[in-house]
Amino acid sequence: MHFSSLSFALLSAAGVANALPGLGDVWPWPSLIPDTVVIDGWRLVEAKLRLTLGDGALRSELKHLTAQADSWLDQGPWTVTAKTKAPPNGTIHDYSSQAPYWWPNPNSADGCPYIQKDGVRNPEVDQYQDRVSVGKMFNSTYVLSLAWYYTGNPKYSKHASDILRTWFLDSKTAMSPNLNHAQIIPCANTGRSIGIIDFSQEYTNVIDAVAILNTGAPGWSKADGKAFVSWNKQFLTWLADSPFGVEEAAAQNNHGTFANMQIAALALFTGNITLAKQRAELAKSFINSQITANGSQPQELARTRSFHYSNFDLTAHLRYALIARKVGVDLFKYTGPQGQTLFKAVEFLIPAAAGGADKWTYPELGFTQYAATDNVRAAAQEGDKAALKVLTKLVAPPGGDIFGLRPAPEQLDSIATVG
Ligand SMILES: *[C@@H]1O[C@H](CO)[C@@H](O)[C@H](O)[C@H]1NC(C)=O
Ligand SMILES: *[C@@H]1O[C@H](CO)[C@@H](O)[C@H](O)[C@H]1NC(C)=O
Ligand SMILES: *[C@@H]1O[C@H](CO)[C@@H](O)[C@H](O)[C@H]1NC(C)=O
Ligand SMILES: CC(=O)N[C@H]1CO[C@H](CO)[C@@H](O)[C@@H]1O
Repeated sequence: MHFSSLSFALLSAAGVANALPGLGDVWPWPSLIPDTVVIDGWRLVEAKLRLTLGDGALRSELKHLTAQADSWLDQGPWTVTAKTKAPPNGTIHDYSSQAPYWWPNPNSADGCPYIQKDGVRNPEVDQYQDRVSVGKMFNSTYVLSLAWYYTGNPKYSKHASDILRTWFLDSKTAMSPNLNHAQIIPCANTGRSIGIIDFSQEYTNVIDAVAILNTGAPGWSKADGKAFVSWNKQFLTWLADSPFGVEEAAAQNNHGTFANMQIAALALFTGNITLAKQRAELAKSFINSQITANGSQPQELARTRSFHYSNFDLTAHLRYALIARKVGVDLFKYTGPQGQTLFKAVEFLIPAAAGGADKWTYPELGFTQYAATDNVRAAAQEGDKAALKVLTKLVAPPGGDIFGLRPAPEQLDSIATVG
């Protein structure tokens, strides 16, 4: 059972109320269970109840959450139309970003073809501000919606709604529902499929933010909710069927995990259950190919930031599992042909998550212990014994641990830039 007993009791009570004729209409909870696609909505209901009952650990998490939310109140909204120029072969409404490590060719008059200098950032990429803006949009809408959910203070939901309408819905400022112009390399292309990761890393947080606002948040109307679903139907069609979308979803590395996780989430959110189930099943092939029987992820261990990337890909897997469970596919209990499991992949990281850099013997240019914290907490939440044992040894990220208030793992250390 993945719900705690308290949550289960609530669930049973709500079930009983719904079964009694007439009572379902007045029973307050069912309509207030956020229809989140990554987080289990009942866990939000449970956390809110525990807060009301005075749970000390959650109260201190709430202080962190509201401090984070307060820091966003005087920032944003952001829009793709604020950038100074449209991408080549696109419009100002197209999300645009430029590959950071590519530079004009010093030996040619027009700078073509661009040349790669790994790790050296070309300031020219700042002509497209969308990559920076979208990161703020992702984080602020999530934190603000959660802060509204737990405090009921409308200042949070109104600002989240304003940010969402500006980015997605207002015709003057809205982003077009595609990523045709992400990670551009000038001269060579007008966008690349791998740029989809600009969204897939974090966009599913926005879906959960909207699911929370949909429970009746001041500032966010039913019409806004409908328009947002409509935008996401178009975006999903592009992700599932466009050449870039198909290419990214076929990637065998962490790009593929993130891309398919995102498709599963949007399919569930927009009601395309056939597609959600199909991608949920597909997740097993990524467990089979990316994780070994001892829990290592060889593709990520081979990198110069092996701890970061092992956690990065695992975050995608664990979020994928939370989504898949909602369409009846239990990846937490899945075992691959060589004995691979998600718990083993978490357990491979636990010594370093609890013990620090000395316990990590693979290449890592910038070891950040808290990179693993959410992944271990997610495994503990599902009952993994090794994870439960080290909970007190985990390191909180800057800004404080808020996992209990948004119980789905996130990539907590700074996100690597696509090359
Ligand atoms: C679900 O998505 C797939 C892929 O875009 C599409 O072919 C199919 O028509 C969609 N189904 C529904 C019911 O929208
Ligand atoms: C884990 O398994 C892989 C693949 O079999 C192997 O190459 C690696 O050495 C193992 N690592 C450990 C720490 O056992
Ligand atoms: C968003 O939050 C993540 C951690 O959850 C952090 O690494 C990242 O720097 C934040 N980005 C912005 C733009 O605030
Ligand atoms: C906005 C724009 O110029 N779109 C063009 C991009 O390139 C394709 C194919 O080369 C054209 O069909 C579009 O009209």
